[in-house]
Amino acid sequence: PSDAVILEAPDRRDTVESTARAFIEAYGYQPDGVWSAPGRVNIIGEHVDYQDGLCLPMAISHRCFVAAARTPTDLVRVRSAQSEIVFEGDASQLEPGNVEGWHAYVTGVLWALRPFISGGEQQGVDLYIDGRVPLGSGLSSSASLECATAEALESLLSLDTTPLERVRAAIAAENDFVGASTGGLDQAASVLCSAGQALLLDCRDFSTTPVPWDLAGQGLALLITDTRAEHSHADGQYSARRRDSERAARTLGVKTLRDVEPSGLEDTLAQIDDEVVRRRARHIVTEIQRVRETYELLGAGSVRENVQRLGELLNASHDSLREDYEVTVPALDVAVEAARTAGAHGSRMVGGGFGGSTIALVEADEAQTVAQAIADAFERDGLGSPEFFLALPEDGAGQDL
Ligand code: GAF
Repeated sequence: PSDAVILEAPDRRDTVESTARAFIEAYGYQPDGVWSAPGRVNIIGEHVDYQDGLCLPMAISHRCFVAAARTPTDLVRVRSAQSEIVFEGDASQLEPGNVEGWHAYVTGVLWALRPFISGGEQQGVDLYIDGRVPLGSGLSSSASLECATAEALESLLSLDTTPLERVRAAIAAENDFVGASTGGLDQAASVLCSAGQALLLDCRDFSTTPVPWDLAGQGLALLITDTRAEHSHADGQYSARRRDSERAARTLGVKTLRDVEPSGLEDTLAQIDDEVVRRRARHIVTEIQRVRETYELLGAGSVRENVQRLGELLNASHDSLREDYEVTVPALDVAVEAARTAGAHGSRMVGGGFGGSTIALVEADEAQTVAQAIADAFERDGLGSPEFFLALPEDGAGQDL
């Protein structure tokens, strides 16, 4: 059996410098700066953001880097370390539907920030992108791309936007320009998280409260397993879940499922005839309740003091996503099961599901054993080679150089 290796994120300083150098090679002159934005893990609160729910994300050390410069033109040029394909287009001509592929995540942000650009100003920019959040990992590679771009444009075009306005522009880029109807958790996490902490995110208005999350100081760790099972948000399953949740809210006569009282839930849910829609609603209401409980525990004491209950909440979240929300796949369930059996306090999938990553709350000195157990289970079941990282709470989007 192969040895499991817990990988480190690419060194930040090195990547800032290599991205600046790549810009110079691509465009033949110095960039005005380098900006970056992180991926995230969501500790708990999955598939609730589009129903005004509560989430508890933290930024991770994997980031997307953008070296960029303003030009005295109206041309947007985008190149990337991850793709041969070069984008070149007129900034004023950007409209939903007329940019294809991953470039839409970048140009969509410029499109969404238009209201902040003074009339008649030229919007020409050259961008070079190095996205180091593993693609398709469920760790928010697309939000990190959008949010790093938003930071770069904010500075280059002197936009004077607030962090929340940049979050909303990144969401608009993804929802309205790319056409993926995601809920905003990822963009809010990428911009608003700060180092050493998790963030309670209220998706009603994207208000936030910092939450202490010092695992390293308590001999604990959050192990990320990127199952590398293929996944995609823009696909039908995600929007189908969203539609089911909207149907449940309509049937219950509430604006969103956030307004459903968790007490007496089964009686409330009995009003929903469709058994599948009923289960979808149960997941969302109970998940929001699990976030409330997690937040209260973290306010009342350290992770260490509450580690058993926190682990149970992570487990309950995953089980609900598997049974009621049906967004897991075998690779996610196997990773979670193997982690629990190997002694993790709790484990769950993160992100949209249908592939992507899991987290496991473990004793720091058992992270390697748990990773090995997951790797062995994958080998046994022919699920390929997962990748392992530690989730270390990093800072949100900003300027690096
Ligand atoms: C994906 C989406 F982009 C988020 O908005 C959120 O719904 C998440 O899945 C599930 O919590 O990452």
